[in-house]
Amino acid sequence: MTRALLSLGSNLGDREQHLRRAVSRLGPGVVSRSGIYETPPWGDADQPSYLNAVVLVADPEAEPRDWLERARAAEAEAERVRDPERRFGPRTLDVDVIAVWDAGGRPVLSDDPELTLPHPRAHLRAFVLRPWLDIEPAAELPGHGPVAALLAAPGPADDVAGLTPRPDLTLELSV
Ligand code: PH2
Ligand code: MG
Ligand code: MG
Repeated sequence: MTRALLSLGSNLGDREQHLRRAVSRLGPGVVSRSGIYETPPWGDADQPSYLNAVVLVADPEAEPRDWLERARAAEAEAERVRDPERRFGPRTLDVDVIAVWDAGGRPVLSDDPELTLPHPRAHLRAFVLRPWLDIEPAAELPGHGPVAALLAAPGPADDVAGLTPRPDLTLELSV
């Protein structure tokens, strides 16, 4: 049994549809979903703005690595093309495993370069932390403390003002 926080991002094509399809593909494992935010590109400024959101997922059967495989399967379905020259470049869909917790609620730590846990840049990214706070106000990023404090402290993740909530868009599939 594991629980995980996954971040979703898209800045090519029908961005909302890419995020919604990913949620639908992740299926009954999706426990809660954040609102959607319009966010300026991070890391590589020369690209369109993103839609970002996060989902909490849980599955009695899933090992930590299964979340990575499911994330990749969702990206493949969105026909994501990887450009080795542009690590932070545009994409139809990016699904990142931000953190994983075991059945006892303990954070899973990993320095596997393919699946580093928690995600090594999550604490720098308001576009991950702000939507996470929506669905879990007391959330803690393993190794970095409360998400609310990371967003409030001066530092790389304090660019919350750059995020625009998009209440006109939703990950809720029943509406
Ligand atoms: N993802 C990236 C690079 N830059 N910027 C924003 N705003 N949102 C993203 O999801 C994002 C990004 C590569 O993973
Ligand atoms: Mg990413
Ligand atoms: Mg990724």
